[in-house]
Amino acid sequence: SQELTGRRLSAVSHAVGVTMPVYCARAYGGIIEDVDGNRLIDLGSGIAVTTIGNSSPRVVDAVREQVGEFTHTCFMVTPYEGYIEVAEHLNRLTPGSYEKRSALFNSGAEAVENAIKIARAYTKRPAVVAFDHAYHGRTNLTMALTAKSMPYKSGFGPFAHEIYRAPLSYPYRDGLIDKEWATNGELAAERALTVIDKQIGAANLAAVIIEPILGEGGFIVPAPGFLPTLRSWCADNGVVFIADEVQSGFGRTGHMFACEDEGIDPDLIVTAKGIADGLPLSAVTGRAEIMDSPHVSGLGGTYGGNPVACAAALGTIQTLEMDGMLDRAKDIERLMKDRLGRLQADDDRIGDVRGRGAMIAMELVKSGTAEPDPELTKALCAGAHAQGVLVLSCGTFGNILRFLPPLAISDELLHEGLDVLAEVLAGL
Ligand code: PLZ
Repeated sequence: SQELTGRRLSAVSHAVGVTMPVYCARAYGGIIEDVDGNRLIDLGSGIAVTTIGNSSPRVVDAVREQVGEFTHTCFMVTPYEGYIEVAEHLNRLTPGSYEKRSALFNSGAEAVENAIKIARAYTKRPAVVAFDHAYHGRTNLTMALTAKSMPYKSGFGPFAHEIYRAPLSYPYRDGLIDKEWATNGELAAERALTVIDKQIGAANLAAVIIEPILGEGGFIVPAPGFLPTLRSWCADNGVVFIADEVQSGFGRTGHMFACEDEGIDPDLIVTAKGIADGLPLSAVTGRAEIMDSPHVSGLGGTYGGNPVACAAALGTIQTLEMDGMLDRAKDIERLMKDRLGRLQADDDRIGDVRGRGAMIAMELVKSGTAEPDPELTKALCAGAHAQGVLVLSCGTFGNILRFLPPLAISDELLHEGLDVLAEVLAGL
């Protein structure tokens, strides 16, 4: 790994950072094996991507078969069945029983951009609302949607215009000011809707985009009622409601999609990451009349819905549906919340434990206060990494430790990872 670090630093742009300076040789069942033979416990899944487990058997078989038949034709030139089949599954699996359509792309950011294009074509309005702490990508339009400056935006402007930001529901922090705000999402939604109504106006607004559970911004779960109130305001005002489920989707939270927990059906839903077990694929799925509103050939791209990535997605979907994977996410939630809850009871530096399914986080604060503690978070991550446990941090203040284990991980490995974490924390 040290030798590869030398080569990386002389060949790869230093602007591409790495979490751990170890180099992967293979990965399976919640373990990453590096080129030196070290085995790490993977509590990150490559940022919520290998949800069903790295190199999952049905994915490997489907990819092997497809790559031997053809690797690319471009769906816009000579289409193929795999793309259509992925679209059919997406239309079936996403919430809402009305007629839907899908379009496939390569990355989460690209799909978010396309969702905005579609919403603008449909509504013929310019403005888009995103929220505090939002993360939607690193391309120009998605940088404008993303909230946090460092490292995502700083120095990379000017950004796309007609993007506005509204306040989020953040139960832990809202609750410090007023207890009711922690539980009553309608209050927080009214605060956001006042900003939207007074500063933009529904008549100018194409779309509201939100992550049902925020990812990079800190695994924030809005208070119950927040999402449904926003959703119904959008319906009443002809505004397209877009759920960015790039991180929370595809079984991560114990449902196929996180918005199912709130019983909402978005007009458009953006998916990526967990959709294809690591092959680059993303999608926009939604109401047929919205998805069909741009002119013919208005959407596309050379690689969007690549046949090999589609084969991987079909293997992934089959695995998620056949192997009781969603129940496994719920089991992981119980195990993690029990263990982290017990840690929190003994340690007032853990301000909050939250999340759903295999998307769980703890918010670290200065002892006895609610002041974010990014230094402690960094030290805890570094200590865990040194002991072979791969954990990630996130959050606007860099003080959230997040857990995104693959659903293929065993209870034993999870416990081992959490034992290490508890030990490192106790020593800090
Ligand atoms: N929307 C909700 O979580 C990607 C980014 C990591 P891409 N999150 C991980 C990093 O530092 O770049 C993400 C997301 C949500 C959109 C995206 C963007 O997806 O596939 O990275 O473009």
